[in-house]
Amino acid sequence: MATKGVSRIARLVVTLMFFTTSMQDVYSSTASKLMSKSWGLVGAFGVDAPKAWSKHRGACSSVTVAVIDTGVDFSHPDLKNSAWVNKKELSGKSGQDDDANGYIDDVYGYDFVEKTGKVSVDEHGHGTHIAGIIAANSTNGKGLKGVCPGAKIMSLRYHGPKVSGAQALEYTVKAIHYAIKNGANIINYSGGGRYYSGEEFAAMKAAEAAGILVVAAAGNETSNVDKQENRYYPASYGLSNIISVGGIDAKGIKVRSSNWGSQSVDIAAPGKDIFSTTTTKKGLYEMLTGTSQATAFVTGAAALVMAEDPKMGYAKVKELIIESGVKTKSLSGLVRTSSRLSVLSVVETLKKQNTVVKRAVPKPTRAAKKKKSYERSTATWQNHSPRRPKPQIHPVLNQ
Ligand SMILES: [Ca+2]
Repeated sequence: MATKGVSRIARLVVTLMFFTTSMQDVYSSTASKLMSKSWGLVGAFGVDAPKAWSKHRGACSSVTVAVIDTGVDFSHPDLKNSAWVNKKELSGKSGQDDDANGYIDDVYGYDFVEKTGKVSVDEHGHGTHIAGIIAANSTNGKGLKGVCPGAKIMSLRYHGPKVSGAQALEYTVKAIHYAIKNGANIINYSGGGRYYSGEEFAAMKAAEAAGILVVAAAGNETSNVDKQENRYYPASYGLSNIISVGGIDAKGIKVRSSNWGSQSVDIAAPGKDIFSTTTTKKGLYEMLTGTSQATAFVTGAAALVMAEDPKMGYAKVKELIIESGVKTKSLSGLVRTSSRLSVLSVVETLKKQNTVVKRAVPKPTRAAKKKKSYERSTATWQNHSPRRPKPQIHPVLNQ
């Protein structure tokens, strides 16, 4: 797993496991006590999620987020209501591909490692942690809530203890195509690798064409990813639908290990000592550090926006999140807009925009209604052409 000394070409989940602190036996605590442990949600340099919820309209359950990771433990009490469900498979016959999407019994997503749709396994805890930051939705008053409580998590497992780097890349590409085919609105990718992959780039382009927003980790290699030799993929593909996310600590300072880039890292978000759900086997909650966690906060914010304004395209969602970030002096020169995520600011800005639009658009006249309507593209993000690809050496995980 991602530890010091791992080969630079490894394709990894990007949480730094040596910062992990397991939080056993905290489930008996009250919800407010648990929330207070999450500085990322409520701290001075957190995203101010609870204040945003009071101003937010829209159901997070209307948004589907593909979490391409180590799997998600949906038996966790805070996540059992946050699973995307493939209804045709749920009500279908065991052993059959009831919705003819190429995968058998894929009720909650698919496990590309074990090649099964039946059970979502998370031997690691990383994917369950990410899912919790995005969409935990405790309804018993004892647990945690994520940034967009109850958003539907489609679990696509690409990583496991025995998975090689090449396999991880292969499963990632399959998972991206699954997300596209099965209606995901957002893809959360808290992983990555040093090498450009033509197959992965093509999959991300297909996601872009399908209107899917991809939120990707900037990586934990203490590197300036603006430099060609330090690129970190998929965050560095430079596509219009990708948001690259760096990590900050509870004081608003960049996490030491987090990659940075004044041109290519879009925004920073909480990424150190983040309290969230983990597998029930590990004790329900744990603290993890990395740009993985920061990525999930941004994904949650995007889900909130899409829940309130389902017609907003990915380019506008991306622009809204980045432009409503809070300018932070310590991020100057490290992040494109020198900003950190504020979910409260995102929701407030969205509200203002919608109010202005409502006032500005007059009722169409009868004659105008007869005219054929047309849409103008609102994409404002530069669509970089890919850099000259490196030879496609598939990464190998050295453990
Ligand atoms: Ca199926």
